[in-house]
Amino acid sequence: MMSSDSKQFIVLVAGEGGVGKSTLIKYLLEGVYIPQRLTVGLNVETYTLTIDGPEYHLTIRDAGGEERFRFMMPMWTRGAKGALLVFDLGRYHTFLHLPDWLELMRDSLAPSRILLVGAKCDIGDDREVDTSEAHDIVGRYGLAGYVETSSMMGIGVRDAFEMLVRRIAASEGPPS
Ligand SMILES: Nc1nc2c(ncn2[C@@H]2O[C@H](COP(=O)(O)OP(=O)(O)OP(=O)(O)O)[C@@H](O)[C@H]2O)c(=O)[nH]1
Ligand SMILES: [Mg+2]
Repeated sequence: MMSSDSKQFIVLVAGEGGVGKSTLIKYLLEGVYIPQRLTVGLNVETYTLTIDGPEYHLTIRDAGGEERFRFMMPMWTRGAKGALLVFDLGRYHTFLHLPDWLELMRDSLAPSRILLVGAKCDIGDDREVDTSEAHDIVGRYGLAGYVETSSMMGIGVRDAFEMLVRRIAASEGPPS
C-alpha cells in the first residue's frame, strides 16, 4: 500500500552509450559500484526516494545510448516527468552531443525538467570537460541544474536523483 503522502513519477536516464547511466542507477539501488554493460533497448527499475517525509515512487527508464536505439528516444521520453541527461566527463564528444539529446526529448520534456549529469568525476587527469562548460550549457538551454557524479566513489548519485525529483515535485504541486 502506498501512503497518502506519496507520488509516482516516471523518470528517464538518457545520454550517449557508455557514459555510466546504468551503473549510476545500480548505485542508487544497491549503494555499491557494480560496473554495468551495454544496455540493449530500455531497462526499467523502480526505486522509492524519501525526501523530507514524502515518498516518491520512481519508475526509472534506463535508455540504451547506442546510436541504433536512438529512434526509440522520443517514445521512451513520452510520459516521463523528468530526466537525467548524462555525459562522460572523460569523453568530450559525449558532452558535444548534448544538444542532439535535448532535441530528441524536446517534444515531451521541458528543459526545466532535465538535469545535466557529468558522470565519472573520479577520473582525475583524464577529465576532458570543465565544470564551467557544463554550467554554460545549463544556462543556455534553461536546464534544471548540473551535478557531477561518480558511481565508483559514491559521489553525487543520490543528489542527482533528489534534485531532479525536487524539481519535478515543485512543478507538479505537493504530494497527494
Ligand atoms: N571511472 C568510472 N567509470 C565508470 C563509472 N560508472 C561507470 N563506469 C564505467 O563505464 C562503463 C559503462 O557504464 P554503463 O553504466 O554501462 O554505461 P551506460 O551509459 O549505461 O551505457 P549504454 O547502456 O550503452 O547506454 C562501466 O562498465 C564502467 O567501466 C564511474 O563512476 N567512474
Ligand atoms: Mg546502460
